[in-house]
Amino acid sequence: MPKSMQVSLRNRLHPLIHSLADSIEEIWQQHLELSPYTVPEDLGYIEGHLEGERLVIENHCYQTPQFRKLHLELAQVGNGLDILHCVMFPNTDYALPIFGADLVGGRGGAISAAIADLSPINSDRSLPESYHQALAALPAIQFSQPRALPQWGDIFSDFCLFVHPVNAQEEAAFLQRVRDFLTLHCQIASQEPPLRSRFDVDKVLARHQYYCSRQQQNDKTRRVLEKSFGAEWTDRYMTTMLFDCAV
Ligand code: BLA
Repeated sequence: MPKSMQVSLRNRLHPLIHSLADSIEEIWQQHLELSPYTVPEDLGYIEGHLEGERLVIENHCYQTPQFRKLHLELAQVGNGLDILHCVMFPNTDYALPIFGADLVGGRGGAISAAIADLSPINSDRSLPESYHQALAALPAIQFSQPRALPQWGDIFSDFCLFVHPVNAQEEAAFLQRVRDFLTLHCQIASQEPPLRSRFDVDKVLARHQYYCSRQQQNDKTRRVLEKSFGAEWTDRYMTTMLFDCAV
């Protein structure tokens, strides 16, 4: 796909989504050694329109020594629903949390859901001490409309941010907090030594599988994709592109 088309989708998206996408790529480039990641040929740029509105999806993926897959997805449904999805999947021989973010912008220009987390891979949902300290040291922020996590959301940490930002100030605060999450994550992760025992790696793998299985239960994501691409394609996309698990 020509570069000019990629730029134009980004420009059509909600300004907070555009800014966060730029921030994610900037922080990745600044702190990590990025290599290309081959996206299956038919899944880089996707357009669908089964029942009505056109859905356009653009995927950007990289890998690094510590991360098997860095995934940034931008999507637009019709002219009204804008989506940013991002997951940083660590290699399973690193005991690192899973960074994830999802922004959903509705009709009328508001962001209805803004979520970001460094999700723990310990079964007691604790984060490594280095993460805990860095996150606990960030300045306290208040949002006027925090949102409640769905039932499958037991994968998220106590630091998870899930809000409906009500104005430009709250949007800026969300953006800054995600930039802080990403910066400290990239800094800590690049210093992290790999695990040495097969037993520990297997435990990490099991948590990654649990994380993916929970995310695959998000019916709101599934419904949006099914409307444009059908159930079978959506299932394949959610299990191989959005939340695939290392085996
Ligand atoms: C919510 N995700 C949503 C919603 C939609 C999507 C329409 C509902 C918005 C709302 O309740 O206001 C749709 N998200 C998508 C689509 C894609 C997408 C179509 O990424 C991809 C093409 N979701 C993630 C990640 C996280 C996540 C990485 O992909 C978290 C790290 C969370 N999204 C998440 C949560 C909700 C949500 C927790 C709210 C679900 C609920 O309230 O039931």
